[in-house]
Amino acid sequence: MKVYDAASIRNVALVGHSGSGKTQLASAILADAGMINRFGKVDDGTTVTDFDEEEVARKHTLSASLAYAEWNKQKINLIDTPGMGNFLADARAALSVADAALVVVDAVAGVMVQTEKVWEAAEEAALPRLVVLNRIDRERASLDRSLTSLREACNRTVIPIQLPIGEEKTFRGVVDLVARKAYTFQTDESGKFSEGAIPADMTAAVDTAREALIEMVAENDEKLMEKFFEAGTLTDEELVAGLRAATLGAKVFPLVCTSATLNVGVQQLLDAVVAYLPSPADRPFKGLTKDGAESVRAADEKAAVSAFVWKTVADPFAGRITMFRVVSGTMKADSTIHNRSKDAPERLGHLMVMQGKTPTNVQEIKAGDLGAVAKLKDTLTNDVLGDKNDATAFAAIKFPEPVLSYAIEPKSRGDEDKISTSMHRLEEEDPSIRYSRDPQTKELLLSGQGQLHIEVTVAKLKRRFGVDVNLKPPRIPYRETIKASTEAHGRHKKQTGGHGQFGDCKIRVEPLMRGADFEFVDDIFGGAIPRQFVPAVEKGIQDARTRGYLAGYPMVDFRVTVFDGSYHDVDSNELSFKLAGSLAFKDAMTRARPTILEPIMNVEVYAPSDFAGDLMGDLNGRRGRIAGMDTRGAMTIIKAQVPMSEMLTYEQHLTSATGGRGSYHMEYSHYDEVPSHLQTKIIAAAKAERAGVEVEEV
Ligand SMILES: Nc1nc2c(ncn2[C@@H]2O[C@H](COP(=O)(O)OP(=O)(O)O)[C@@H](O)[C@H]2O)c(=O)[nH]1
Ligand SMILES: [Mg+2]
Repeated sequence: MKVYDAASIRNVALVGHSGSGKTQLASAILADAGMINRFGKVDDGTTVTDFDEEEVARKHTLSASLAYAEWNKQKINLIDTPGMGNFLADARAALSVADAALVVVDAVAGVMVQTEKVWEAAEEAALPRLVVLNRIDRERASLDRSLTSLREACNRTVIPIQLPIGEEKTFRGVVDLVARKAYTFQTDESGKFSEGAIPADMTAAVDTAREALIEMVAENDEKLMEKFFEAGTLTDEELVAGLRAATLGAKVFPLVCTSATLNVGVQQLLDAVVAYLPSPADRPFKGLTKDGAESVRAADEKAAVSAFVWKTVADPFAGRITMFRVVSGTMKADSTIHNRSKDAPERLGHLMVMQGKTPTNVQEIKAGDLGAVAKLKDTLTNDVLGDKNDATAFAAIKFPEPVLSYAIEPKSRGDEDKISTSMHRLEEEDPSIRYSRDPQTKELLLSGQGQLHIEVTVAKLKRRFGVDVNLKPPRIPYRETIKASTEAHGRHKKQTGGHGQFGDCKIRVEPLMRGADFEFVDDIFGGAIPRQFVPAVEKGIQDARTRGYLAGYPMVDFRVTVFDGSYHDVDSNELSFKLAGSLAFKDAMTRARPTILEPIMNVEVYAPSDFAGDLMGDLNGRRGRIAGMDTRGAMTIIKAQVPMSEMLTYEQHLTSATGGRGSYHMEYSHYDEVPSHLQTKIIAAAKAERAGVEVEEV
């Protein structure tokens, strides 16, 4: 295995909506570059990057994975990423170590909801992007329509650098607008093509498109603009250099055309990656100084070694596999490195580069390259490895908070311990899940980004760790709060021979703003309650509020002030004041107008405009509030706020209502009051649960 230096590497993340063909494209790239003998297909479960059994079974990428191809003496590191909303955290993680994104777009559907999400993520990092318009061989594919939606939704500077030869069934190749050459492919998936003159019926279209490209490039560079005004055009050299500079600056986004299944245009895509996208030498990695200010770190192989961990895989056999980017210096196998985030040394054994699941051992990995290592002790995602005395840090990847919780229970009783160790390893692999125990019901909770995310996690638990669990219906994390201020009194008094018990307190409760959680104020003057017992009052109230009042959900967004009380020299103790606090809380609730809050989600739905009316009606029926509507070509985007409890069945509904052509994205927004008729049901359900009676979820 060759060792590559920074200038001959391209780190690209394949991102885009699910089904646009990212995984298939990675497979075609690997086949064309001669990295694999057999052209693997997503539909046969034989691609390099969808190797996980769950991915093969579902024919969907669920986790980011690495592959590499050598092309024109450059090493192209590919990070194939998931496109489904539940798994987008991994696409974001991949973008954090890539120098550019290949934004793959389905030429039939155009921009979809997750296309926009990954575009935004790339935008935040100011990443150069190459748009790959894929699936041009499909019926109803259209460069024009797709380009319109890309320009409306992403950026008006998305610009074709190729035109397709034929569309739909007749798609045979591409015309390169810069070189003005036609590449016509054989139809046997071999990737063999012939180079020739532009087909006669395309010359006018090619001229127009080339003109538009030249203008776009000139527009983004003052010198070229002057030149363009003087001469009326640019030379080929100026065009290439200007296009590269504008692409590196994330000002212009070139678009290429492919069919990943037919292996058409893929080699020209690779040429474009090499020609127009940055190597790590062109694009210093963003870091942070000790004070959190931005700094950059050049990919200098001679500098002190530093590496950023962007992913961790929990392998039941190999143990923990750590994936990193060497940012500076040269990492050596069989050496010791410092985990600066944990301040602990780590022993590096074999260093590996990954071709899907297949590792190849290497002696060293230089700045700018991506690698992996097994069996590190303490290192997790977002950690920084390097020199002990180095202060540079890297911005942590932000993982989304879980939005949905399911209770799980082991199928066999003895598995409880095993669940917990295995779940912790899966949490290391996927920081967007959470495993916990419900303090009230003592149930084991698995929280994640959506139903599919939870199901996949449970499937992993079974396959990798042999733990079988039952999933119970999802639980909505309701909260309780109060709507009125009041004063209340709690007194605990007990006289049973010997020592008695005595605690007594007066409290005021007041509602606070949504999101304020809980405040406790000690307003005792003159020792009405001795200092040492005030924390006990607070503890009693804290315990009572986490148990809730109406339906057992934690009570939030209010303040409790303890302002008076009394005590007994002999009989007062902590327990008595704790009980007094809890009694005062209960007394307060009888007048404080307690109520139930529910999580509200921000929902964005993408669907062909014909369905817009029906989908809005349906969202209204789910108590949704429509916040806005937008169109992107033939697609409509509906933005709405909808209670989480109404969205549990949305995925199935959307698929059946739109024949699979709609998609949506959902994120937690805020808590809001539940309408009173539904509160009654929630309270009844909670009562029934406490009584041990099964009822339907409300
Ligand atoms: N006709 C056609 N189908 C494609 C093309 N690229 C991918 N597909 C199919 O589209 C589906 C999704 O492809 P996949 O690579 O898994 O998409 P991903 O979710 O973006 O990784 C699979 O059934 C592929 O065979 C293409 O260029 N043309
Ligand atoms: Mg995929």
